[in-house]
Amino acid sequence: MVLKFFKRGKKHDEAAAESVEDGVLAEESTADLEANQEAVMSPDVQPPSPKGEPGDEAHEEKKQGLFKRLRNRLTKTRKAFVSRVDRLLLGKKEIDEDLLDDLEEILITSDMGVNTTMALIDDVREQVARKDLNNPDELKDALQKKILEFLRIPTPAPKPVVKKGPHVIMVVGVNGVGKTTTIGKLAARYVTQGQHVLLVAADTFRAAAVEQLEIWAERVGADIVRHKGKADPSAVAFDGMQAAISRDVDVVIIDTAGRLHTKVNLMEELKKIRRTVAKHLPDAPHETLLVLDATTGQNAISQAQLFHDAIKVTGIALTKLDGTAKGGVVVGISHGLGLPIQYIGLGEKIDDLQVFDAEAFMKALF
Ligand SMILES: Nc1nc2c(ncn2[C@@H]2O[C@H](COP(=O)(O)OP(=O)(O)OP(=O)(O)O)[C@@H](O)[C@H]2O)c(=O)[nH]1
Ligand SMILES: [Mg+2]
Repeated sequence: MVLKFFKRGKKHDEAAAESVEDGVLAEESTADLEANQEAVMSPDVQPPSPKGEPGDEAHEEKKQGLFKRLRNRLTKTRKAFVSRVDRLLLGKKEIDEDLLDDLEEILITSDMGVNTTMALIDDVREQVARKDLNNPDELKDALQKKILEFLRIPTPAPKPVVKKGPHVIMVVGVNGVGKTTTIGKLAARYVTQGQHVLLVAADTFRAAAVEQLEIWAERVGADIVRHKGKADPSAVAFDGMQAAISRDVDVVIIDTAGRLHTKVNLMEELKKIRRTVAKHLPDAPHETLLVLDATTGQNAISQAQLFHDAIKVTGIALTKLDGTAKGGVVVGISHGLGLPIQYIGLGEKIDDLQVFDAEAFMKALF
């Protein structure tokens, strides 16, 4: 697939060129991913439900605060995307092909991915042809609506859960994306909700990794299972599961390595950890959370593909949205891979992890 503005030979930056490559890659394996959807989207056990009292005043205030922070941290992405759309539409009288070409360029360079951009532009073009959309003033709303549609991935209907053991979350992702930090923040969330949390230090590749997790465990008030020295990650996972069951833990979160000598080694190790966990609890891990770094833009989408093909990811935590203009990748991930974004990271602090809410995200962005 070659985009029109590339065909016209219009200048583009490196990020845009990358987008094209990755977009094509993403397209080739979408069918596979769709075939996997059902299995991925139907975990047998639901995560422990957060204790909140919607409706009361404190709850509303907290929601407002979270929204303000979200809006604030998305400033760079907003500038890279919405402000450019605003400038494009300013003073325009009609939606013509030139305008659509310029819009296409903005979408591509905001890391939405090629497939998603094409789908958005095609949708606008159809609406214009049907005369449902005539006025450039209405274009932004139409765009917003369609993007929101892409972001709404159906979540499985909750099934009644008989608690048979801890809820196990395995956290994966390449090195440096923010796995350990996300685990710390996630653990803090669960502890605040009154859950007994156990962290498992199964990243034994990097010496400092265990200490980093230990610091988080202490800070948030979670238990930790770790081995001394260079241990086998599956052996740590084994002990972690045993401890979790005997101590009647509610939530187990397993930290894993992001880098090994080869990619194949890494995937094999992750599969081995999974098997070890499942020996203790047949339907665990209940969640396989893939952490992606938003600042890597389209690369994040290729990583998601790789991990999902190897170990069946159930959800995504997208970190570092605070420091990047590449927040458009949120749309590319949801639309391109059909994987739900569960959490977004908006900073390095303990409360800088938010449950992803497509409506709030779009509102904060626009
Ligand atoms: N700005 C920002 N920084 C973040 C966020 N999440 C993580 N970081 C930072 O990213 C860096 C890497 O985070 P880690 O949690 O160590 O990443 P990791 O994936 O565990 O890395 P490895 O253990 O080496 O595989 C740290 O400096 C974190 O503070 C975020 O949402 N926003
Ligand atoms: Mg780590």
